[in-house]
Amino acid sequence: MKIVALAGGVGGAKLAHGLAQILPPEDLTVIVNTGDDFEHLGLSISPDLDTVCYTLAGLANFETGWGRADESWNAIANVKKLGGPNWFNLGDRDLGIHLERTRRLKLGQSLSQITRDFCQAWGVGPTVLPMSDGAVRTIVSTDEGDLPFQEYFVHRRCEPKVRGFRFEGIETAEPAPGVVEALQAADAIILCPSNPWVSIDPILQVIQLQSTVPHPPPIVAVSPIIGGQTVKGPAAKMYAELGIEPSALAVARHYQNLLRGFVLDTVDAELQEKIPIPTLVTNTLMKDLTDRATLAQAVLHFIRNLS
Ligand code: FO1
Repeated sequence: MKIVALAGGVGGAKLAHGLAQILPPEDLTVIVNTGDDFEHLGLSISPDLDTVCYTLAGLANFETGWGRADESWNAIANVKKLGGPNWFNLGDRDLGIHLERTRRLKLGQSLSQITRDFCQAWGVGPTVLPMSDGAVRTIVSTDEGDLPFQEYFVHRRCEPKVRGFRFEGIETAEPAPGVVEALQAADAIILCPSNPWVSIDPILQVIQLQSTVPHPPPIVAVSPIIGGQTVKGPAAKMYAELGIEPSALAVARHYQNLLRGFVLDTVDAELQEKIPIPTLVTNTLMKDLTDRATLAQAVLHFIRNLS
């Protein structure tokens, strides 16, 4: 069964990793949000892409979910000592990917080509694709004005109140090479438990499913909100500030007519009856590697029964 997973950072990477433990590598393509990308300290940084690649390569930091395991922080400590910005924690190992990506981008290589080469170097089996090779930049409109995503998320720790989002460059961003082909060959599309507003929406806007795949295979979403809280990141806070009660139900409504099935956590079982499409109620909290594979297996089983 050929699966395309749409993913943001940590939650998306975990489910993608679970899927990678079950599916043959040629049957899994992960399309990753690049709206969080930014330029910092002269480097081109693609946090979600790196989180997915590190996770699939077994190199990720298990505690934070982002960055590298066994990390040290000498370079960024020196940047601070010299008076530079240290609010975005770039570890010594992690710096290697940003240096090499920036070098290659400056030579004119595309983000998708660079990602393919990095994945090959790390022995990552599934295909990992940026949603686009064109620059898309998520801007968070807040009560303190517009903020680039990482400025809002990391520097300001999501403190300003959210008013809305826009994705600069999205109108002209083409899907990266391989994205349309993967979608057209897919037996199912999984929206990973990533932030619907800032991780999945930009991907959906770039790939334009209605025109790319007029007769799409089953699309299933896994809720990133469990018991009204996000496992990681600001999705629940965003919903609340936009006047929507944060819940798995709100996530199901967010995706509206797109879905054929919806996966929510056992703690939210009572919401099941309010969701007018087939649902799977299961443990969606991925605390360890086994949880990732177990959830992936359950989602694949659910999809097979939908078809
Ligand atoms: N997230 C943080 O909360 N603080 C950081 O200092 C930070 C550094 C960082 C470095 C490299 C990288 O690939 C990701 C990093 N992240 C950090 C995570 C990242 O900014 C966000 O999790 C995503 O953009 C949201 O999906």
